[in-house]
Amino acid sequence: MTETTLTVAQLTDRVTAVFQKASLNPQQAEAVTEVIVAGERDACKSHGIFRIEGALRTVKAGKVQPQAVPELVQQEASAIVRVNAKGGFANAAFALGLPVLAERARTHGLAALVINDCTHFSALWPEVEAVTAHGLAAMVMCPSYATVAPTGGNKPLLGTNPFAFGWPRQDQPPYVFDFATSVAARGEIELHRRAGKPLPEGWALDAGGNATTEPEAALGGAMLPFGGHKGSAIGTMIELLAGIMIGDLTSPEVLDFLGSTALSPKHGELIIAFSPEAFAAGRAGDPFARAEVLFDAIVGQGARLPSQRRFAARAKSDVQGIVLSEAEIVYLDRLLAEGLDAIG
Ligand code: NDP
Ligand code: PYC
Repeated sequence: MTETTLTVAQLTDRVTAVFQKASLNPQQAEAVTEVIVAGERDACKSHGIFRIEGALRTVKAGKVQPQAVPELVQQEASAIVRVNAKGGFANAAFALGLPVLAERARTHGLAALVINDCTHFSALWPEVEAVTAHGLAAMVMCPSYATVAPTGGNKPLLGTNPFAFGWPRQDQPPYVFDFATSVAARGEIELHRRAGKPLPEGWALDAGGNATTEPEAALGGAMLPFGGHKGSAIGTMIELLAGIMIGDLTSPEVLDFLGSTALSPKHGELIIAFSPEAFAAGRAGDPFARAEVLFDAIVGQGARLPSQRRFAARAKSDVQGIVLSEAEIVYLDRLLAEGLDAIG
């Protein structure tokens, strides 16, 4: 099969053009393109270019505002920074709120960025990394739509609710993990379906509540939380903190609003930033140096740090470019030529 190699800049131009053709304003198109291209660059296919179609379908269905201009909700000097995404994608709202979040976290020791009324389909690590670039630790979470059964149940209720954490490091990439609180992201199930591959055991139940390895049956049934009752509880915490507490939708409410999992979910997002220096003040030891001792001990056992695979993929893409299959190039060309008409 023919493959095409594009530089990060070339893929960025193509994806930006696709989104602009589909009526996104430059602010929305730029922010969404950045995370999608980052997904391809870092070999995170479940949140790369394959997500464009779902985002455009959501635009076409009128469930996301492509021309939205996010707004900072003024709460002078508060440790809670709020951005109203105005029904647009979360990524543009995050870009607006980040500098204020960083400044407030330095002032107060910690601060939270609340994003309301946004469509969110991307990985969380781009946001975590952006916060760590300010020398801050970060936790990011959001609901999704009801697709995951709580442990002991058999019907979709919780979302795949991603949870990410980052810790800044000097002269090297941050420590970052980012995962769904389901056994796997829903995007992984969709990629298995497209590739005609069975799922690993333990990922999902069919509509009758029986274990299945069939992607189609899993998409029509319920996914399972990771780690049994532990993932189930963390997924529930995310519904509480990043849904109910911030006055936004929970995963079942998102599904009611959209009526379909074929569209990108609309809800809120919670980003918490911590200043390690402020928390460690007056105590012995430099928190950053102590963290390095811990990381060295992990790696010293032969284990790898989360995101190490991703950073290696990034380094390779930056030098060698991003390799796309013929089908992926055809897909991008079709979206660029036809815009929203390409979406059935
Ligand atoms: P994975 O299970 O693929 O990976 C999760 C994390 O674990 C990554 O940080 C990964 O690092 C790390 N990791 C994997 N294997 C190891 C290992 N052996 N040792 C140490 N660390 C390891 O993630 P998911 O499928 O659960 O989620 C994929 C993406 O989907 C996430 O980015 C998430 O944000 C996104 N998502 C988004 C949703 C949304 O609503 N917006 C909903 C659900 C998921 P590395 O990348 O280096 O392998
Ligand atoms: O992969 O589970 C997922 C997902 C849901 C919304 C965005 N990504």
